Amino acid sequence: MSPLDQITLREIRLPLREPFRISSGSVSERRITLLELRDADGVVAWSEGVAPEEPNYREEAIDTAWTAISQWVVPRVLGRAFAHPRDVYAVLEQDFRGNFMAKAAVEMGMWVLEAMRQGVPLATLLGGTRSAIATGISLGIQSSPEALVDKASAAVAQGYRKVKIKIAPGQDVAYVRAVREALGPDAPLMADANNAYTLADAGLLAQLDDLDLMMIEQPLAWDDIVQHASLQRQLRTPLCLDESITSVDSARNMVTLDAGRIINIKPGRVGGFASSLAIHDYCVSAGVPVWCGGMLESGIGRACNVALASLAGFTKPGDLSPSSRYWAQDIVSPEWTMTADGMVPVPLDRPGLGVTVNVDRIDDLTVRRVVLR
Ligand code: OSB
Ligand code: MG
Repeated sequence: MSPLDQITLREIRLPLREPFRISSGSVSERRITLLELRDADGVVAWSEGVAPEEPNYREEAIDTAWTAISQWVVPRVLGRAFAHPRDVYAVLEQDFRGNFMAKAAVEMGMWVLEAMRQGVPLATLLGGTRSAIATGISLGIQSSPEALVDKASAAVAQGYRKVKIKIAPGQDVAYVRAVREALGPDAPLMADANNAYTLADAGLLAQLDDLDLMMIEQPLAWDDIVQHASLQRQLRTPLCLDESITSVDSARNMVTLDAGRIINIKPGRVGGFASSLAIHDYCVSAGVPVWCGGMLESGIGRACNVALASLAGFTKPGDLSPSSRYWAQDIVSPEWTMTADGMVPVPLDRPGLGVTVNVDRIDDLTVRRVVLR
């Protein structure tokens, strides 16, 4: 790789078409970090940071990630020669704890840059083998079971191959049961609690066993593995860990303790692509299915997720809804679309992200911008 000359860091504001509510908070307008990387030969690549508005998912939020990116991550990569983007993450891990979302924003950009240099699709550079990804929808908490049933029915009619229902205490068993009864026994359903329960709720969560869910995602604490193992022993339904998995080490801990049987890999949560590939490869060897989650990304982050999800071990549908589910207008063209049978095509005919970044529109949406060089 040619040394990195410059990174432009921006924040854009992008209103969601409808508010998205999970157990730990709600968002109606995304504050999204975008990075534009430029190497010494003038090759340009875009990437996206996934840190949310508030520290209500893991400990990072956009403002902490902004500081980490500009003060600690970017100085470690600017001007430095890397043989391959897979070598970047080790440099970011050296005596630098946590801050996975901040690290990922830059690390993933380095992979996109290399894909642009080589003129290959990002999916190909990552080792992807699939040309279309089975897609699921993630439905935020609704005001009533009836409202949720309407959304879930519409999603199945649109072709989605999985319906993920966000749950919280008081909006759980009755809500999921209503969807199961409306959509029938074969509908692929799952629930995601985002940390809303404790082990004291094991009895309540066991009621979900009768509803034949594909999995229950992150019912307990965002940084826990041990208590999930105790819960898994009390449930038939497989647990899937999201927040708790940040590295191949935590994935191994999950498997060792049988704290979960499926992993939701979000490259933005685990420090980027090298870490995602390590988790993926380990899970394939351990027989653990993985799938690609989402963080309400714009079309830039979505391109990264779609590319990663093209790897062979991603055997369950990803949270990779098309652009129109989130935005009146995305910041890339073409926008991300889904076929009538719930597949998102991987753009294998174009290098890098596989979509054109709409820089004029990004300029209009930008609320702050800093050039690091
Ligand atoms: O837990 O998977 C999650 C969105 C924001 C924060 C956490 C999560 C989510 C989603 C949305 O489920 C998935 C998507 O991007 O469609
Ligand atoms: Mg989740």
